Amino acid sequence: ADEDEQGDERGAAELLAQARRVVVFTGSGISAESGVPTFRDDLSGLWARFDPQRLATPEAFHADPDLVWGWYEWRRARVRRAQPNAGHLAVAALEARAPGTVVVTQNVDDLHERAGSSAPIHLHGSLFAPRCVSDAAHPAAFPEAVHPTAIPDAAHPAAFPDAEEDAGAGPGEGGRIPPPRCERCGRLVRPGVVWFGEPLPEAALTAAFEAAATCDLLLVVGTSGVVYPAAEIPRVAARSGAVVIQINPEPTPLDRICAINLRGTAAQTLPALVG
Ligand code: BJW
Repeated sequence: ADEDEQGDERGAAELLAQARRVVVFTGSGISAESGVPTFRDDLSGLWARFDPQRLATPEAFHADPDLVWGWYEWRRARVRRAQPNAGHLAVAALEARAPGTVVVTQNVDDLHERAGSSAPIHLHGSLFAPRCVSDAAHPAAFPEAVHPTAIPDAAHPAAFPDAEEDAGAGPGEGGRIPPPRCERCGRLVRPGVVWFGEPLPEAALTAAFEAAATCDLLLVVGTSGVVYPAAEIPRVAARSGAVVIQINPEPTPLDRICAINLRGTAAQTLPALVG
């Protein structure tokens, strides 16, 4: 089995070296080895500890903005402390080697950017771009200086404890932080992420589908492939004739459309592929 795996890895590295148009499609698994929790992993995933219906929907924010804002402040603080790992760095190295490479991420962290990726397409928004609830009218109302996104941990010592301490903790346990108000209209500022039931940013979605439909190789890394419409992206690439290669320690519903499934972690496997 080890030899098969090594053969798959060599085969994948060769296909990657030959490909002219590459898309790298990432999910939370690529940031797991940086210490940023995934969503659906059994023990460490966010949804194992927090109820998505109470935190990641527009209704949740409407019902309890302080709870939701506090949870996102906790997540933002964790990401700020995290560093890009060898997987993010290998993606950036691939872009440097093959400048047409397009990085499409479902992640709301900034670890691709900090690793050196030039313009990753963020399908689900960003932890670092809060916006007015009426954002169509106020697209740029929140310069960092006015609505600080970097709330130092020391300022909110009890906001949300860290993973080691918060196993079993649920939302609402000491994590309420009132969101700032929009400087233009006085309405609430909300996290700039895409919640369930909300449309994805149109330009990002269009660019991602276009890249998937016209690439010759798509590398899918660290996603469970169950959240739509993002999960269509590798499927679009496969239907358009691209080779799809997956890196994930666990099987996913995408296995059957992939030419090669590499069962390793992102930080171990990506550097070996990129060389
Ligand atoms: C490793 C690893 C290591 C671990 N190395 N790998 C069609 C069918 C069914 C439902 C729908 C449908 N179309 C739409 C829906 C509804 C819904 C949906 O998809 N629901 C399904 C879950 C059932 N979709 C939506 O609501 C979307 N909006 C929409 O469709 O709008 C329509 C509309 C149009 C016009 C007007 C109005 C509406 C929006 C989806 C938004 C998703 N938002 C979230 C939260 C973002 C904010 C936040 O961070 O809080 O995005 S949910 C969460 O899931 C987050 C992620 O980006 C997304 C995907 O998760 P991901 O990254 O795949 O993580 P995991 O945890 O699932 O998987 C991690 C993987 O890594 C695992 O496989 C591990 O094995 C692996 N791994 N360690 C490599 N070291």
